[in-house]
Amino acid sequence: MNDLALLPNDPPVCLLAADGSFTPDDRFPLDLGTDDMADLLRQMIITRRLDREFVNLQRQGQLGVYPSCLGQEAAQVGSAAALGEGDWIFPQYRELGCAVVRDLPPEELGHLWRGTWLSAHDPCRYRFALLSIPIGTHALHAVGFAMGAKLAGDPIVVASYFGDGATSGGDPHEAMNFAAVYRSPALFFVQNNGWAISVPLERQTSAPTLAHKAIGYGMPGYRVDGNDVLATFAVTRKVVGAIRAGEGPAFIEAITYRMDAHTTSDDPTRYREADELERWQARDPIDRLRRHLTDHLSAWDDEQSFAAEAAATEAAARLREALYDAPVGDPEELFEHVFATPTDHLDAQRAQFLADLEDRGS
Ligand SMILES: Cc1ncc(C[n+]2csc(CCOP(=O)(O)OP(=O)(O)O)c2C)c(N)n1
Ligand SMILES: [Mg+2]
Repeated sequence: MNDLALLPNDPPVCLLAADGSFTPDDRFPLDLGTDDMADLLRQMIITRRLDREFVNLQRQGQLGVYPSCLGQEAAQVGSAAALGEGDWIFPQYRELGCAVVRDLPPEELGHLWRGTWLSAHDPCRYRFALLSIPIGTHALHAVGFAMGAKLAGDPIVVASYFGDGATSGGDPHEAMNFAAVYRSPALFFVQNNGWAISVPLERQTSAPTLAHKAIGYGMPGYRVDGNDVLATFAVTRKVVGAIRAGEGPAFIEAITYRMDAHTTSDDPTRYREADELERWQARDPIDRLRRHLTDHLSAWDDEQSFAAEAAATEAAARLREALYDAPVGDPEELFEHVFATPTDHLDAQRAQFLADLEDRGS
């Protein structure tokens, strides 16, 4: 293999400029009509509205915590839309936009943030695994799933989503190494949003870019402007096609920015400057596609805009209704879905947990 062929493209692929003008890139053809682009815009608008509703619900004491995806809508919607229907998504915890693309009712994810249930959705129905709070551990599950699919002759691609910070950890490393050695149909989609809580990217790695890490495993790495939904779609579509054709796993670094706090428990004003946020607001992913559709294609008018806002408001109302004051389940159920046959260790934990609850009189 020619190692140089694995070096990532730099600068990142960008098709849509901030003013909405479009420049094609022959390496990553965009096979989307105007209706498809309008759908991507609608999904990003819905994601943003739902995201705000989740934050509001947390502020009203209805959720324990919530990690906003504000600013990352294009990276999530563009990549998830480029996957095939049967392909699987293994999310971290911030991937609301991917769930929207999969038509996964957001309240079913919301029960995790409320603590009413570990998660309420059926992963097989939506080909969307449970959210993972432990950083990067799900990349291993995704690769195991991809290896299984290959053995079974099932032509799917399994995409795991994680952040820049996760690439500094051990689990994604092991997952990527296994995937490359076994030529598994795995996509590693990394949202480089600049921060791992309060740790900036430059304190996480000495690699020239995150995508350069891929060459160490023997797989190609790509860089894309993650605030450009069309570029994200085009790059992911091409890469997924190559993985499905048996070329082995690949890594995509989407450069984006987390415009809100890490979670509702975090205060980003303590570690980042306001002008950094302002710079990224000027690169807002939703504004960019909206400008392209209105100013350059005349394919998005007020009526479509009102309809998209109305659909988003309705989705937020449904979310609110489902989660507001939702009853808490039986805490003991926590232990019931860990192993088919509980271990002694788990039984001991359960006994201690129940004793603690009794001590607290709950
Ligand atoms: C295994 C593990 N270690 C540490 C943490 C604590 N933790 C929560 S979020 C986070 C940073 C993650 O940053 P990144 O991967 O960039 O994702 P982002 O939150 O920016 O989307 C850390 C270290 C955790 N949840 N799991
Ligand atoms: Mg990050």
